Amino acid sequence: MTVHDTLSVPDYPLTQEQIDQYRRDGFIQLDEVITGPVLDAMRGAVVNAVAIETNEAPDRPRSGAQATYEKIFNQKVNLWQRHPDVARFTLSAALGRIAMRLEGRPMRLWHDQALFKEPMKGNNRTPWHQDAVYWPHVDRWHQTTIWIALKDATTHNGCMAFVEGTHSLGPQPAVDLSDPQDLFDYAPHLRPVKPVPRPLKAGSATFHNGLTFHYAGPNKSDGTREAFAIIYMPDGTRFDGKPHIVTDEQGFAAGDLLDSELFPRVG
Ligand SMILES: O=C(O)CCC(=O)C(=O)O
Repeated sequence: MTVHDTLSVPDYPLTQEQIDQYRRDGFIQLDEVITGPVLDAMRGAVVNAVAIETNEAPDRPRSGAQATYEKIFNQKVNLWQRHPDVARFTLSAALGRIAMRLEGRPMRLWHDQALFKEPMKGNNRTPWHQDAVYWPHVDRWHQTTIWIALKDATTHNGCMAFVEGTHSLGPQPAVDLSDPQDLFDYAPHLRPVKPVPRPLKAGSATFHNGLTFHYAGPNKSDGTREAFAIIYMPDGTRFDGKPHIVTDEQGFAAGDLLDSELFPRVG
């Protein structure tokens, strides 16, 4: 066995009950997806990549969505393309297979991102939102994100919370994350519904569908909340022509399939 093999993410079998639960609720918690030395290697690779990129360009002017997100957390998109030791995890067939089984179709990588929420930079909560409405995809129903806690995520340091079943509402207007409107204005009947917070031990993860309403609290602890997310889209996803950091300047025209080497098949 090579060093590479020993540090690969092992397969994570799912029961039919888990798959049904994900499809009904729009999210699922999966415990201990990554453990032991594999978790140490993944965390080391992501933390190192974030540190390198933060130190390289601490004051880089940012525009648009990137600037908005960075008021909430230190976000580094598509680390896999610049850091081979992160790519091993982003391109993990085992993680990709979970995405495929949950969504029930072949999937491609859309992008990865480190989401490091620093201790209490203002009220750095992540507002309620749906993800897929920000993505330049023609069809928005079957994207899914694995959100992996690299350190324990708690209600104190900003774990994720979800509202069950909201993916079936379909795409709602995109809220402005820097000046958030209230997503529930578009679904007032959901106001009384209690969100489900998902504290996670390091190495545990949630998967959520791109249309599921979700939120993460502010980081009230004195350490950084470290999460790494990998986002998958169905094979066959087409570009809708809207600007996005991942597709800008890549030469795609509206209607093109997002099927280049930037978006590898997974699983
Ligand atoms: O990490 C966060 O605070 C929010 C992450 C999120 O919204 C996502 O991964 O879709």
